[in-house]
Amino acid sequence: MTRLTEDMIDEIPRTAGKRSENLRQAVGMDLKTLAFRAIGEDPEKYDLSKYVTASVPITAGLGVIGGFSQSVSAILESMGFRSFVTSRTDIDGIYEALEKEADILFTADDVRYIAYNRRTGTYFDNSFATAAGYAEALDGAAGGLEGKNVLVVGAGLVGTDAVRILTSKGATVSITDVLIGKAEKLASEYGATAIASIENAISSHKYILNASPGLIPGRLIVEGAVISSPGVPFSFDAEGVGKADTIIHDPLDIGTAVMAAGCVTSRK
Ligand code: 2YJ
Repeated sequence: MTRLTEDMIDEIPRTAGKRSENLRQAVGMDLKTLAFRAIGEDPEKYDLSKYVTASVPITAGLGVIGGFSQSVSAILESMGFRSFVTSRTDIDGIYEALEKEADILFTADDVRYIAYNRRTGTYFDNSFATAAGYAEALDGAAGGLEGKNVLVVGAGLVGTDAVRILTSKGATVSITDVLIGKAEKLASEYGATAIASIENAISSHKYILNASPGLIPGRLIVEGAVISSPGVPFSFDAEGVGKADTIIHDPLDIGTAVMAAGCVTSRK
């Protein structure tokens, strides 16, 4: 995942609840429901107010992203968790979270973003969570994926997990990547099809999971397309947004929510 910037997330603390409602309108599930369904669990079974989460800012590498921990915390609160941001950073912040009896810790450096449930020892990484969440969102927005042709753009970490999950949902999956060798290898593992031309792939698919940070020109988008797009920055221009029926996108919400659900239920 590309490093987030402050301007990508600055609205989240103010709008987390509204974002969950917008998601419900687009995919038929609010954030909590989507997150639990993404890992095959019933959201009704879990009272999230029983859990305290702590977001711990990390200064290592390129440092703290203004508003990152606050955004994570706001997303978790919109799901029903109790949450706080530690006042201290790094190991001292982790110590503070443990001292204050947080059940689940959320923390990220430049390479990894993880959640850790100290009670069960369960941990969850953002890449798998993002793939599972966006595959579930596509499923919801498409009214089911069984028998539908779905294109995955990008054969990296998120794309790889997405291919596996979409295949298990009964979709007929094609993969495209600037590195065609990567797409071919992934396709052969999951009985999917690799498409060498990204342009042909996109312009021949209504259902797309975009796991690539590149810009996708609007002229390639099929009228009425349903697109699930976790990558940052946002990949679509005004023409693409106008032609698509639905584009599911956020910089942090869905991935964080699935990590939290996974830590509560111990499901990977
Ligand atoms: O604590 C902070 O504010 C920062 N250290 C957060 C850094 C967030 N990290 C990223 O955005 C990286 N791209 C890693 C994300 C991994 C997602 N699979």
